[in-house]
Amino acid sequence: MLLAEQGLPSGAELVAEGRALARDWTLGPSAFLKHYGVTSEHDFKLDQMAAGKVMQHAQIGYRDPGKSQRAYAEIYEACAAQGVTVHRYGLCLDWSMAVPRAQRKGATRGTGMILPGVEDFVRLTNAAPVAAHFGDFVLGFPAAVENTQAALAAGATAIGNLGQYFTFRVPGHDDDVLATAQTVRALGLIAAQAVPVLVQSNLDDGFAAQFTDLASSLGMILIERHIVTDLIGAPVGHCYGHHFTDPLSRLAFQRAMAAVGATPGTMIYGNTTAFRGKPGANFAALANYLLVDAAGQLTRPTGHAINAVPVTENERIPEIDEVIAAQLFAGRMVELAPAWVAMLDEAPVEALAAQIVAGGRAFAEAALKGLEERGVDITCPFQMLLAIRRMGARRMEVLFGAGAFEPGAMGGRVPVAPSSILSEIAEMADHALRGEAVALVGLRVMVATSDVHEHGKMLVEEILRRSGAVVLDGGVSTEPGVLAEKVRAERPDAVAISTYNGIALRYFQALRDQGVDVPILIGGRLNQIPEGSNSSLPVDVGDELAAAGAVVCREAAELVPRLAGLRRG
Ligand code: B12
Repeated sequence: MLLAEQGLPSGAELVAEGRALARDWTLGPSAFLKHYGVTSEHDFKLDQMAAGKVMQHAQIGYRDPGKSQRAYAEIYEACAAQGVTVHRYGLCLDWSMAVPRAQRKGATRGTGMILPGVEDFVRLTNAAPVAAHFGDFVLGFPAAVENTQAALAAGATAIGNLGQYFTFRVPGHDDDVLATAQTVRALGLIAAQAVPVLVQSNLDDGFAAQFTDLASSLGMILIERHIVTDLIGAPVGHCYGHHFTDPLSRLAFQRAMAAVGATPGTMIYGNTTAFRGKPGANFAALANYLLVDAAGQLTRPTGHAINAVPVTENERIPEIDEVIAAQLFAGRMVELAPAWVAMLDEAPVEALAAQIVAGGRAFAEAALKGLEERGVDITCPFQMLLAIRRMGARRMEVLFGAGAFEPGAMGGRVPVAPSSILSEIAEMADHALRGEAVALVGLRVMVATSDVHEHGKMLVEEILRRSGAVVLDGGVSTEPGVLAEKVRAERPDAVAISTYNGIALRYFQALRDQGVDVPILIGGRLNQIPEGSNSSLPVDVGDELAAAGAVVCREAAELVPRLAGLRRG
């Protein structure tokens, strides 16, 4: 049973409670709305689409609020001085911001921005005439209502991130009923505003990172629209892009969104998973996807701003001057793109888009039918959200995917339009193994992640399998106590952790404190913002990890030799 508990709240009542909050919480003024003389970003986007203009999005959020505020002004001004307009900022709140103010002190911190009070939200968004989009760690968490109130007061007319509701977890706060109830209340508050406030959902933060079929991701757009727009009454704007590497499917997905009227969208996120090398190499990835995105907006506008990701982002959070450089790069790309458009062959793009649309519609229909058959009231936003979150991406795709059943396939079905992440992981495993012989036969390794990033885990598992080891699943976003329990139960020979949220050392120490005494290999982003520090960038903790006894792995290629060494030793 997906929703077995008695006395779950009613979605309609939660929406009404949220709507009632709109008596006290209405949209505040903002430098953006004033500058462009518009009442919402939604309407601004419609105007820009009609005028054939390409909008630009930058992502910011430093731990130090003063630095974030400086970034808000400086990026806009430096770009404007070069004739480039940044239209919107995605504001990266910290992990701990998902927890209500009153309990935030003890919450696990990540690497993002901490805004203690409503006045801090307001100060930030009025630093330049750029639309504020509070996307991360607002909707979907226990603090959904208070963060939405603060974002509205700060004049933000795009609030998210519904995608995170489905997949992101906050350490120590695993009450999904509470998180869902607060999210539905916040959605009610958004829907009750006098102007359209876009509910943002980043598909890649949600299930798109795990789906093997792009049609399933389009299906999620239709399902989320059913929940947010049809049942609650707010417009929804989707974002996609991190995992859309293949240019053909990237453009076809944009066309598919246009075809189902999923407009205006918020932004097309940068193809961040293609950033794997040094800055010089990452420029190629940047150019590769930005050209596609600019061409897409020029030829069939969907209102998505394009997002130039700085070329240092796979190493660390980019500095202000790096964000400016990326935006100037995007501005120039928009100028150059029209000359390429004439060379674009629409036929294969349209053909793939049509498959994605048909598959997406089939997925959404099957999901609604299947949920209803499982006792879910599909007219209740609370039940819909909670049931889908509990079901998870993999089960949704196996049960409702558009492709034919195929037991051997990763998603359980043959994808209608394969997503690129699977082939990328296979390539990385080839690269890491470089044809090495089977070396770990019989070794039992438990693999886990400390947070939502799970591609490192998928890669490690793939390498282990190819090397003859036995893979034990330690889970995704697994808290140290839970992992220690699993280790006690299954007694692996070693544990392999992939960690990205800037908590590497604390996580390792917590595992040791919980009594995990087998060798622990650790990889990913081995950094942390020093405790009590207000500095904005995390620092590397590799040496401290090694000194504390961790087996530090900077590259996946180290996995097999390190484990083989442990076995010999
Ligand atoms: C994909 C991605 C996501 C996806 C994850 C989807 C998923 N289900 O996995 C999404 C979009 C959901 C996401 C979300 C977030 N992300 Co993210 N994400 C990335 C990205 C683009 C790629 C990371 C990745 O998976 N790479 C694939 C792996 C296989 O490759 P790799 O990282 O190069 O790892 C190599 C080695 O380290 C090794 N390896 C990795 N793990 C292990 C483990 C072992 C044991 C071994 C031996 C080897 C090994 O294998 C690889 C090959 O050698 C990076 C930026 C980048 N380009 O790297 C940011 C990045 C990791 N994310 C980041 C952040 C901040 C976030 C968010 C907090 C953002 C936000 N505010 O919402 C959230 C996380 C929220 C949460 N609650 O956890 C930061 C981390 C900052 C830091 N620590 O300094 C990064 C670096 C981006 C940035 N510059 O800001 N993200």
